[in-house]
Amino acid sequence: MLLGRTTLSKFLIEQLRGTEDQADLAALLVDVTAAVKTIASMTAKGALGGYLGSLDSENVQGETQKKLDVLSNDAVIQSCEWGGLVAGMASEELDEPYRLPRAFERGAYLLVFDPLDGSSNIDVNVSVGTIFSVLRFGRVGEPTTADFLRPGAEQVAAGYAIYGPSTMMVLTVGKGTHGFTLDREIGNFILTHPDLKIPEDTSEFAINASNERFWEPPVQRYVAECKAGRTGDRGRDFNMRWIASMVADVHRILMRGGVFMYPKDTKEPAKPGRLRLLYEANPIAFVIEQAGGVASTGRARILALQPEALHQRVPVMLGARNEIERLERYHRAYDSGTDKPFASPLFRDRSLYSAEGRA
Ligand code: AFP
Repeated sequence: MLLGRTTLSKFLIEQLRGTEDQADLAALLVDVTAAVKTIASMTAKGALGGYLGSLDSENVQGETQKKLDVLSNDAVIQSCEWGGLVAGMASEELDEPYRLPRAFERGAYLLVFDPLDGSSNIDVNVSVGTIFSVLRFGRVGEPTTADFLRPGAEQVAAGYAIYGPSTMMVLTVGKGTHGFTLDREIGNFILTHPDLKIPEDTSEFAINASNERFWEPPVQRYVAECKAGRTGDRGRDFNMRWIASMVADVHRILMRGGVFMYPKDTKEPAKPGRLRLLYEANPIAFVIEQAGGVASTGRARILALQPEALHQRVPVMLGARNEIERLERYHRAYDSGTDKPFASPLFRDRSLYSAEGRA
């Protein structure tokens, strides 16, 4: 049935009606969807479009850029820079915030994005995504880096696109989390998953288990208990998934529940986590909270963090409320030294569970 469906633009106009963002925020999100359709087309063509493979360049994180990283970055910039809706943009792929050409009018919003999350999966044809976050600019003039360093709780909209068997957009403007599927024949995103809710309990967790020896003891404890299943403290079996594409792992959690963790580890001591706060953790945390889930570093609510740098990394644990609250309890117990044997100095410094303590 093609008639009577709710398109993404109609949905946004209705959700934002009567708010201070009513006209411009909907228009900006529609511009983001235009970029998403372009990226969806490029990822779908894959090798046929000549889009696979890496470039010689690295981004500010020292990661080799894929051709599609750069093309996707350009797609978002070109879709969003011209319309007088944004004052500036910041991206995973750019060292500094993007300065709009002088010819374009400046708008009321800042757009922060990861143009192609999980891009190391591109060449093996596994789902990837685009993550975006919208903040109000709140002043006139050219935005500086400091203007982007705002807690995630100030986001006015956030979401992601997932390029999988079907292309979907999942987003929030602070009134629940909603999913839209791209109808390729018509070219519209159609509301297919209204008001997504993450169940409070789950038996499925996602983590890169190859990093186990580098995790902190509270995370080692949590995962050890899940793996022990019905023979351990949890008294029931757990299943594990890891796609290595945050958008795809998060999408699974929004569709059928679960928890996702990319915790702090000691693998690269200079990095307090792998995922970036401004364009990965914050927008996904907003989407997760609006679906009734919890998003935490293990010690603090992600959306309450005060960013200190554009490309800052943070530990991320998100999904089913009761599981993330359990992880937070384990962190508190460990930090306060009340979690025996996990809090004992022996465990912290010399046990098998401590990377530093390995013989
Ligand atoms: P890329 O965009 O460089 O592929 O990184 C993706 C990502 O930031 C996130 O989407 C995954 O959850 C995580 O990295 C996967 O990391 P591992 O390499 O540790 O599996």
